[in-house]
Amino acid sequence: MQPETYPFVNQPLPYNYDALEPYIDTKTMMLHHDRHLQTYIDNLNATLRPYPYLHQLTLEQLIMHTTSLPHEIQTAVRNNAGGVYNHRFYFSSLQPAAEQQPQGMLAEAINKSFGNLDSFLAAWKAAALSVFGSGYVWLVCINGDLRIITTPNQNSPLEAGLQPILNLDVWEHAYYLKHFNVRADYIADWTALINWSAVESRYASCAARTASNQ
Ligand code: MN3
Repeated sequence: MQPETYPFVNQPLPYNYDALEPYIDTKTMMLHHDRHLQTYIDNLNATLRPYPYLHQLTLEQLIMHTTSLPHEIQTAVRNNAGGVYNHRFYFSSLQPAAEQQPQGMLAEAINKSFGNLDSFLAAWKAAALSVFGSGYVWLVCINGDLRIITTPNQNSPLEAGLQPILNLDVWEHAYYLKHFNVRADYIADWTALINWSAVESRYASCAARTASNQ
């Protein structure tokens, strides 16, 4: 399969809009995917349209090389390529609640970096609450170790060369309909939906890349 390049299209969610009920409501999922993500896709395509020589770049390449792009589109690419990547990453990090737990080498890495799963989730919640305004919390893999970082707006860790394995969108549009301004309740609900097997396979490829670089 050819890697996706311009023009980008809004791929369907990997589950139904109501699949995350009662933790994330159907209307929020519809608006988040069909309107918010769609807008980032439309704006990214509009930004790239006058630059045919950029049309062969993937989303990841656009983000990793933002500072090498024409100066006048750097901010638009950062916001909109980031907006597409970050949202896809967010949606694919969720699954219908299944009481899944981290397994195998991912569980070991969480224990090594944070002590145990509860300590990780407490640190994650504190980081998510610390984001002022709009942004994301990320779990990134650095040389096989795990670290929690936050990014403002639609900035992506890829731009800094970091490998994300989990994220959480803490823009108010992700939770306002159900939780109003109470971000802490959204974080607690989100915890039940983490797609740990997706996180684990991302961690495995990051750890393999680290091993092959040594
Ligand atoms: Mn969002």
